[in-house]
Amino acid sequence: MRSLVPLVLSTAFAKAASSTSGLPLDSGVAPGQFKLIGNSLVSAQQAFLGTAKKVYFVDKTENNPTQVNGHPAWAAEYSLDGNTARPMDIVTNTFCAGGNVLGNGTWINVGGNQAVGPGGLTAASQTGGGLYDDLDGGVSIRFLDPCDDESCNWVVPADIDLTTRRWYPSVETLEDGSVIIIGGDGEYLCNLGHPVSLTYGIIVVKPSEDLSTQRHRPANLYPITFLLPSGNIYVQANWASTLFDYKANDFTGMENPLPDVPDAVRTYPASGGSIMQPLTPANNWTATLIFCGGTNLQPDQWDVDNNLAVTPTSSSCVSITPDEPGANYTEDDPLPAGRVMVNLIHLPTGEMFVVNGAGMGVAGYGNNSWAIGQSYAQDPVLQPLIYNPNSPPGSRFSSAGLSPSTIPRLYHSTAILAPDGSVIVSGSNPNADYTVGPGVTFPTEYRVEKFYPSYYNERRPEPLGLPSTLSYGGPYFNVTLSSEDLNGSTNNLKNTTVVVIRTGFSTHAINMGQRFVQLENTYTANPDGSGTLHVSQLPPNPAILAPGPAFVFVVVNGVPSIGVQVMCGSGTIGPQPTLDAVDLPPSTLAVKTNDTDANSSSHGKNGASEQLNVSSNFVSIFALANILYWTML
Ligand SMILES: *[C@@H]1O[C@H](CO)[C@@H](O)[C@H](O)[C@H]1NC(C)=O
Ligand SMILES: *[C@@H]1O[C@H](CO)[C@@H](O)[C@H](O)[C@H]1NC(C)=O
Ligand SMILES: *[C@@H]1O[C@H](CO)[C@@H](O)[C@H](O)[C@H]1NC(C)=O
Ligand SMILES: *[C@@H]1O[C@H](CO)[C@@H](O)[C@H](O)[C@H]1NC(C)=O
Ligand SMILES: *[C@@H]1O[C@H](CO)[C@@H](O)[C@H](O)[C@H]1NC(C)=O
Ligand SMILES: *[C@@H]1O[C@H](CO)[C@@H](O)[C@H](O)[C@H]1NC(C)=O
Ligand SMILES: *[C@@H]1O[C@H](CO)[C@@H](O)[C@H](O)[C@H]1NC(C)=O
Ligand SMILES: *[C@@H]1O[C@H](CO)[C@@H](O)[C@H](O)[C@H]1NC(C)=O
Ligand SMILES: *[C@@H]1O[C@H](CO)[C@@H](O)[C@H](O)[C@H]1NC(C)=O
Ligand SMILES: *[C@@H]1O[C@H](CO)[C@@H](O)[C@H](O)[C@H]1NC(C)=O
Ligand SMILES: [Cu+2]
Repeated sequence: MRSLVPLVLSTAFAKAASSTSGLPLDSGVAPGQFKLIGNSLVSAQQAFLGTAKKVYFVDKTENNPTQVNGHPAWAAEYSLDGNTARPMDIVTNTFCAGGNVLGNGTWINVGGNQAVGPGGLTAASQTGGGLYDDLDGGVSIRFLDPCDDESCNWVVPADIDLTTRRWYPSVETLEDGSVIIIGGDGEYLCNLGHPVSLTYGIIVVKPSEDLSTQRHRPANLYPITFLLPSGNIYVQANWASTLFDYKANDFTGMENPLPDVPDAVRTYPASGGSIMQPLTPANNWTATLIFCGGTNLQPDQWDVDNNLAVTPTSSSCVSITPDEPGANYTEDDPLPAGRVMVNLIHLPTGEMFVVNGAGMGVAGYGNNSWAIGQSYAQDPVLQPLIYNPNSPPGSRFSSAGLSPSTIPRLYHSTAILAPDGSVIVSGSNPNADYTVGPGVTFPTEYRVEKFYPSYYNERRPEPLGLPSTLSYGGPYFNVTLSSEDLNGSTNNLKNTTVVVIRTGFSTHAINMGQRFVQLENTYTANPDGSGTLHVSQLPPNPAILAPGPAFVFVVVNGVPSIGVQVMCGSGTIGPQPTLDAVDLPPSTLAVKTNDTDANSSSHGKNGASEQLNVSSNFVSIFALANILYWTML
């Protein structure tokens, strides 16, 4: 288990991590509401949070008025501190590309479509110089090292290509910080869907057989994928789902598939929402996936000769815990109404935010007589929801206190959690090219909004002592919360969590790599009313949270601190060192007085209660021993 690999933090990342300071909260905010914050310059078909201050938007090739290097811009960097945007040159056509973050903090964006000109029609030149001067993106790999000083740019090496064209691929980061690219290709719907593994840096391509049945056809673009704590990858396409042992390049599902996904197709273009529920000490970091919405078209109904814009949508939500033997889907609370193209976003509280999408139709666009303009969907759903997994069944979704947006977010919309605990909502462009103006029902949308959850204006905890790196196992760390942070009562230590969130690469109703991992913690109340949290590192299994950057929040009574960027793992791509998890000091709320100890209570790990001694010197010796051991490694 132990490894001798030293911890190395990439310089690019260190720069980003050290730039976070203060409490960058928006003023004049009404909790439960959206607010327009700025202009994305390009349509935010793809979006991710690169540093605490910068969001990156990626569009497809189209005629955006903002120019870069003599052609329309298709990418931009958005500053959360100033709400300004900087156009970026992404060179090749990123139309329906996939992306995720590598274990060393570099973001990767892969695949796309051919070079196009006006109206999204194929350009005469696939190698640049056409009207939009873009290049074919089908085999493109693009890299970005996010930065806070506006010095970074997309790098699109001409000599590193995918070995097969990838249009609508899904990208999953693996235990060693490399990524696997799954699916993609095809036309509006895909009958190929071959999974291919690309271990970045080595480029190993392993074409594989497809799923065992035809249940994965035809809606199998952007397959829904999750690296599971077992190390298998859950893959869903159309109704089919299976476990993929990528290390053996083996679809165990060929002999033993998971059951079909009930009620509806969730993959593109049905585009239901998908998310892995929080991995917590209480559930032993066991993954439960939830899928909400979509549409239940039968294979022969996916036909643009039919009016797809009147397709009814599904309100069904189903859950599965795929690593459990005999896993099957169970019904969860349904959405209040059917919905497609819906984003499910982790909030630091462990709730999820439900936003964007349409009540009728499917993802996609085209010049069909029945399309709304070009949109294959209509009836935008403007009402956001909060899902609380801890509420009793029947009451998990709520719109109480949440105001609707005013902006339809249909095809090519995105949503990502921001470090201040708000959610950045952007995009919508069900059009082949930049399309705005009177009479355009669903235009190319540049307006960026934030949604402010109910906690936004509460006094935020300001934890001291959060690390800039997290290891897999190893020594715990202490985090201090002042009496004010604890709202005047150390009792609130009992309702304090430390969570690590990877906000993911948002596109097509999927946030690739999005994950919520609660760290184990205990606490000590201090005489001055402050509290000390004793916090474990990540569990010693990189499949629980793949290496790479993420954000840490300390949540007191449902109020999160400002997220701080940390590097999970070694900061390099390769096998990750793991150490045994270290026992935490026992929890205590007792404060030592002059000669006697006051009442003590405890709240042990995983919610178990045990009676523990108040003052235990052996604990610090134990911790010190572990630190020494770590140093000596
Ligand atoms: C669709 O219509 C738009 C607007 O009229 C036009 O620019 C575009 O070329 C058309 N696309 C196709 C594939 O016909
Ligand atoms: C991360 O690894 C990728 C692939 O090897 C490389 O292109 C990139 O430059 C690396 N980033 C950093 C910050 O070292
Ligand atoms: C938690 O999961 C780990 C890894 O699967 C397993 O070894 C351990 O026994 C589990 N613990 C409990 C309490 O179920
Ligand atoms: C999975 O659950 C569904 C719905 O309850 C049921 O119809 C199906 O038989 C189950 N499949 C397996 C393999 O247990
Ligand atoms: C803080 O304490 C006050 C007074 O007890 C209470 O009204 C308020 O709800 C608390 N706030 C939070 C976020 O717990
Ligand atoms: C913890 O805080 C949340 C948010 O305020 C609240 O809903 C919950 O009831 C609290 N739990 C306990 C055990 O106090
Ligand atoms: C400790 O004793 C001193 C002297 O009697 C007293 O002033 C102080 O308030 C006591 N502190 C506590 C925490 O009881
Ligand atoms: C211990 O707790 C009990 C119950 O809350 C209380 O009645 C008692 O006064 C406490 N004793 C001390 C020494 O604080
Ligand atoms: C508390 O300390 C006493 C005396 O050292 C010891 O007998 C007892 O086992 C301890 N309790 C726990 C829970 O460690
Ligand atoms: C954490 O704080 C406790 C006191 O609450 C102390 O005994 C321990 O040495 C500290 N550990 C570290 C790793 O700082
Ligand atoms: Cu698309």
